[in-house]
Amino acid sequence: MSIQLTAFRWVPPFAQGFVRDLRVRWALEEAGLPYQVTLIDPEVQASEGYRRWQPFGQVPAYRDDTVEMFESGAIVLHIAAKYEALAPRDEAGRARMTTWVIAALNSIEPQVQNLVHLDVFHAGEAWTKERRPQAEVALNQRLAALGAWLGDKDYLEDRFTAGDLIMTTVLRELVDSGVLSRFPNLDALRRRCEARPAFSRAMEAQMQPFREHAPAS
Ligand SMILES: N[C@@H](CCC(=O)N[C@@H](CS)C(=O)NCC(=O)O)C(=O)O
Repeated sequence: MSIQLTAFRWVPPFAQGFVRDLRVRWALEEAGLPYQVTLIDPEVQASEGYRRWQPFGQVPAYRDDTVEMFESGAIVLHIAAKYEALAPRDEAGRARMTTWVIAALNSIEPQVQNLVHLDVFHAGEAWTKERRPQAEVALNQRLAALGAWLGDKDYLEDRFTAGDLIMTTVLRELVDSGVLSRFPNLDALRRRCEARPAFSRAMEAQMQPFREHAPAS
């Protein structure tokens, strides 16, 4: 199968290692699927041709022999539907995997992003002093519920699935804020998943172009 993926040629250091093509690269590495990457820049993002592939001009966009897609979660689900490395083969097991992918993106990520946006994009702005405590309370409630579900299990279900993969990409955004360290079992899940060789290969593949295309200082 021939697989193509888009990623950024370069992003500022704070975003390096967090661009969402990482999710797709990681899923492809887990499944053992080779892929080709098209590196894009703001000019390509704005182009009509790229918008026909990714309507919002974002990364990642994906195509293989049969489908053309965008949205990292949808792409990972597409891959996971076919490869046992990412989901059990039985319908009930696949449904649980899908459930956790959507939970990560729809129930956890919005709360995470609320906090990360304040800390990264609005750092030091006066209004955030009032908003941040509310955002942190809402996030803590979600993380406490997730932590209660996980308990002392190694993964969200009885084995690693694409649900753990997507959840890890969401949780790791909280490391710098110190929030995740208050939920030791979630932090352990994140570390356990990041220790997978496929994660390291995906991370290195995202980082390499950033080193090559770093602006001259
Ligand atoms: N929901 C989308 C979000 C994609 C996204 O936010 N991509 C970012 C990089 S992590 C991007 O392309 N940002 C540039 C922009 O929005 O113009 C997905 O998961 O694929």
